[in-house]
Amino acid sequence: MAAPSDNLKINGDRLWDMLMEMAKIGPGIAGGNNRQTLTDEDGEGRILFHKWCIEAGLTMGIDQMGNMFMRREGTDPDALPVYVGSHLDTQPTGGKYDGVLGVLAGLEIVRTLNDLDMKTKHPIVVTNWTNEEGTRFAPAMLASGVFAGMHTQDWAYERTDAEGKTFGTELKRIGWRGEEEVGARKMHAFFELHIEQGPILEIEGKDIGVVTHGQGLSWTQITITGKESHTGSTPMPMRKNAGLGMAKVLQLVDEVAWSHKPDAVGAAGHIDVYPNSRNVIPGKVVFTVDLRSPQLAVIEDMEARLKDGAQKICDDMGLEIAFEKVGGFDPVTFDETCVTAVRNAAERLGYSHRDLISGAGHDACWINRVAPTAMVMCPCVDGLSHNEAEEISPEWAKAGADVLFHAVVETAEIVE
Ligand code: HGY
Ligand code: MN
Ligand code: MN
Repeated sequence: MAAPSDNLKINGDRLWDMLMEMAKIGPGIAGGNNRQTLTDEDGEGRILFHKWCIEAGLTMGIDQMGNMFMRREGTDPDALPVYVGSHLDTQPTGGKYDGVLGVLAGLEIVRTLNDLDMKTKHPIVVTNWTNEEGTRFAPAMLASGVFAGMHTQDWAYERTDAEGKTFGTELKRIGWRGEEEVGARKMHAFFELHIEQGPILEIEGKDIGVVTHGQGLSWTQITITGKESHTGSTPMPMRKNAGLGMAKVLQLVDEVAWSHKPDAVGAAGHIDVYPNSRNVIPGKVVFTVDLRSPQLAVIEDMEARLKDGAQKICDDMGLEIAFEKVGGFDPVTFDETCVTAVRNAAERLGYSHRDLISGAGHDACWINRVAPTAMVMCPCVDGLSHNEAEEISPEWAKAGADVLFHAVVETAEIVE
């Protein structure tokens, strides 16, 4: 396939303006965003994205998980499309770029092709995957997981948030449930641009991460049950302190992750304490342990040591413990041809680059199971993400989008 010429570039100012415009929807309290999936704010963000896509001449398809597919025709209507996108939903204290950069860079590619009146053989479809974050409805990458056949749609529809609302009812409530069968679409390839959400590219002064692999993820929800009692009048030997049990388990999680340094990681970001009253010993705690590594064997070792160790901690303390696997996927190796297209694009465009393993999970990790897939990453300041202070530079955004542009149009085959 003919490679695009190195003067083929996106309009960085227009991309940055779109990012800043989208950031006004679902503002956080410290400069970032709180546009959690299937909230009214998510619905507003979808409306804006849809408006921009229609203005760019795209037609929308939407499936029963609310995934948005915005199509630019190719010269060969029978050719499988090249998909490019990410997610518009954010963490509760999310940044302005996590996911959003990948969706809007896909739209910027279309706008640039329109400006240049360029045609491609394969159609191009800009995609917004529903509920990538998994913060309101676990697990993460829920809709792309259904698309890839990893979850049933019924199971996904029953996921509930902290208020007991289900995914299915909320998707209908915001009016973004389509009729298309999820996963019926076939892809020629899928590309996703994402901020690194880690420190490597910035520390090494690299513009582009050529993502060859994604590390695997395991989410185990743990419920520890003790006995509520008075924090003042209950003698220490009589206590059944579920909160203390959790503290010991979290210490174990940290030790297990460190034992597999430098790559493995472990922590708990979701913690609910009951009754969460200042003068009541916690009778129950529910928390989710997040374990990750590029090696499946390491993940399995950490899961086993967590389960055995936590069970012993609770047995010794007279506490009950229950485990539920609520999310996870094996380490991912992205498609060699697509990865090479990304690497060659960075080289051709003169952007510094290095191969990278993604520390975070992405929709691409699931889509890689049903289509040739690769990712492009750009640096972020201090490697910070899932924090309202998440920041990138316009130059980093443009470099990432330029490389994405070349990889997509090379794969979609430019028609002279
Ligand atoms: O959890 C993740 O890695 C992603 O940000 N959802
Ligand atoms: Mn993301
Ligand atoms: Mn995220």
